[in-house]
Amino acid sequence: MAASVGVALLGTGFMGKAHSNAFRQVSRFFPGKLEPRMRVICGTNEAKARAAAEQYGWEEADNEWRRVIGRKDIDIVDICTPNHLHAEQVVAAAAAGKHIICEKPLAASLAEARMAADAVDRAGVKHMLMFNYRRVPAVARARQMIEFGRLGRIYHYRGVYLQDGLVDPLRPLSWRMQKQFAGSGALGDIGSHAVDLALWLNGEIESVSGMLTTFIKERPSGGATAEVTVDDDAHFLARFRNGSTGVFSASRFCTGRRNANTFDIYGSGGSLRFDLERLNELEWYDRTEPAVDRGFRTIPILERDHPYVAAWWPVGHALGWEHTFTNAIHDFLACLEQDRMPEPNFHDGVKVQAILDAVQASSQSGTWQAV
Ligand code: SOE
Repeated sequence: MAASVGVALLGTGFMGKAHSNAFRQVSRFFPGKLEPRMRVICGTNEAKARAAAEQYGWEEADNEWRRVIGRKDIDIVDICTPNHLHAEQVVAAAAAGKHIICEKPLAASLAEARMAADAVDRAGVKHMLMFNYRRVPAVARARQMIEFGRLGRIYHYRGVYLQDGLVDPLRPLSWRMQKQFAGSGALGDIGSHAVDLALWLNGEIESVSGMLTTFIKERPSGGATAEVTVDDDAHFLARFRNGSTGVFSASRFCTGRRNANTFDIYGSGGSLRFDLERLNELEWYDRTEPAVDRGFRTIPILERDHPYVAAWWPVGHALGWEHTFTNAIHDFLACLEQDRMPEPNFHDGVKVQAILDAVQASSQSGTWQAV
């Protein structure tokens, strides 16, 4: 019989919902030696926390995160709060000896991210950062193809994450548009995903040249207007350690692009393209084929041998966005079971944060910035 591990989730918003769903599903599809017990969900608004507990299937609700972290029946703390709270909550959870999952980005600044990484190192607990797009089967397959050397030498990497959620200038201000809570705008919220995938698929970035823009500088807020203090739109060039070049874009102002997270990787042996809006597919150009047969083709990532697929439905039955979180929670539990450190962990989070900081500094100074 599986041993139960007590879980507390901090945050009742969109990510709280996504992570809750993953904890509910994980043992149904990936039976393992550890089974999460969804003990308590925590949010500052008591009524919302109670409603979330009821709707998402948590045993209890609380509105005081320090009390939750201190509970003896909690083994894992999952942090889905606004970015500025992450570091403080990580430090407290690590001091209490809990294993920790944290939504991306790790923190609102590089200093805070380092503080979080130091705290988990000191405590010797396991930690994972929720960069869920590594757990899209097609993305995990892309990584295998790169590891097998199918792309040869990589020349060029293009990571682009576009949304259109802020195009309406009357959309009210939220924490995601305020530097003190979010750290940055499109750059940290969705650009961080593009950066994490790039580091995973193509290795370290050495230097960047960035351009950040805020199109709508004031937004409605509580009957008045208030200043937007983060970027709406972020672009940067990058040099990778392996000699390849990178082009990155993250924007919340690309009308019609609802949630378009894509990458293109061009190598001497072949090229890959992924698009989250068609997440069960990979486009692949194989340069080792005779020239007369070459051309991009679409590989459906729906076979038993593709990463994660066998755990779900029979071959050919498509997966969706929510499965990425369940795949990630499964990987985390497997690491606890096998006493391994999960990936991406908070050290990966510090690397991403260093790049976000360098892009911001470069945009301000107008010069290239070493990472
Ligand atoms: C922003 O709209 C957002 O919800 C991000 O915060 C998530 O990380 C991304 O996966 C989807 O878009």
